[in-house]
Amino acid sequence: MRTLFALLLVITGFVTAPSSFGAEGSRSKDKALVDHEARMAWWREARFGMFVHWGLYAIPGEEWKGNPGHIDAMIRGFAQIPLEEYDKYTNRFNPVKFNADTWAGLARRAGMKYLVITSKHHEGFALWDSKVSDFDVMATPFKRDILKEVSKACRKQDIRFCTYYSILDWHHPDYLPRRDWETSRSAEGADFNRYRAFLKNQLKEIVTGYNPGVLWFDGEWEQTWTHEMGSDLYDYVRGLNKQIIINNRVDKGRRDSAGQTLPGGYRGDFGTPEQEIPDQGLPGVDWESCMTMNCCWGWNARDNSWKSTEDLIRKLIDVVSKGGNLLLNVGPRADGTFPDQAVERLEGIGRWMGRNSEAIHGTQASPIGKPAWGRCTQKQLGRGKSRLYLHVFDWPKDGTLVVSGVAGKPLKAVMLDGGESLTFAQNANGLNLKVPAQPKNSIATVIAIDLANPKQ
Ligand code: H79
Repeated sequence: MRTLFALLLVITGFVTAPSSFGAEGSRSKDKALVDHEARMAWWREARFGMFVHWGLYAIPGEEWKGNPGHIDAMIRGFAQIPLEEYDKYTNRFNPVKFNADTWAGLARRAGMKYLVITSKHHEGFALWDSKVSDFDVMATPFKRDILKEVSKACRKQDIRFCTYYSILDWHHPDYLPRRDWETSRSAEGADFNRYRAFLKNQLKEIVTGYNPGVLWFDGEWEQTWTHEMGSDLYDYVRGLNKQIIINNRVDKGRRDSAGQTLPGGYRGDFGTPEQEIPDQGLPGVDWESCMTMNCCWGWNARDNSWKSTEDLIRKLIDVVSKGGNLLLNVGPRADGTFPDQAVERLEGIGRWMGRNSEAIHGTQASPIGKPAWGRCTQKQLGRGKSRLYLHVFDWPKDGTLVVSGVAGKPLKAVMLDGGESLTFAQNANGLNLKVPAQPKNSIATVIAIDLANPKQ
């Protein structure tokens, strides 16, 4: 594990974030806060989205040098593939089974409310018809604008379309630093400011052409990218669209993989924990854990470390009970289809969400911490009432569920799936609910309790 991490450091060229910058005036701060609250509303309501990692790397993900699969979307860096060799994948990119409606339908049925697709990953390949790059989908036999098709399909199915964009770029001649293993590609004459202009041109195409709800930046950790550049890019994108949500990887304020934004005026509308769920959430800020279903982000035929459907559903509940969003990844195959294992899990999540999504969408962090038997989410109902959703992972054997720390007066308790009423009583341990002998669902059975909030 340690060696893998060291390898990542080498590949990605990580440097630590700079120290903080000055604060703004309090008036503009208030205005900024109001704007932030307004644009985050749909995202906070959504709670669950799909990440899609797709690019040329799906081809070596299928088969590489006679073996099934190779490490991930980052294969070019891991395997140190020379540019001339990697570029040839454009001739082979022909995902004839790609169907954007199928993708969006799977996301919708899983209860996901938004979809974030890699418009361009570290490899530099653009999934849309980019006028400022020849390294795009139009240079492949496929010649179909993938962002256009996915954005249309998402709109049809009421999924918010969003885009990932990597600042780090292993293809563009002006991007720096050049990897030291790229001996066939000199960095002479490279101009990072010219790269920044290119990046803005591409983002303008994306934002004005496809109207993504979120711009999900990545690859901000390299030395060449500075806080000033991050601020400037944030303002540029915000200038293109006032409502767009921009993650904290646009700037240099991200604290390691836990994804929290450091104090000191760094830009970004939400924190981005990667492959982890913060133990206590990230109180007071918006955040989203992004996570893979197996190990890799991009398709890798060799990666069999699939998390179980139960594990994924409980991770979703865990994230939401801490006030965050979950962005769950799919790495489509080179033929354009989702891996069978991913489909099976999305459908399993969908079966659970079909009966319990009320306890996820539009809910907030638990007011009673992490109970021993599972997790809790809540909603304000207005008129001094709120509803607690108890997500019970470990069903009580003695027919009594004990809920401690509940503030407010319980009015009624029901099984969310089926609506059966439950009786309850208070004792010194807390609220005691009489529950059926068997859970409704072995992954998580949800009980909804309406409360009259305590008088302020
Ligand atoms: O797109 C997926 C991955 O391909 C991409 N991010 C997700 C969303 C990714 N690129 N590189 N990495 C993940 C691994 C990078 C890890 C590190 Fe670091 C970068 C280690 C050190 C620098 C980020 C900053 C994590 C710790 C500090």
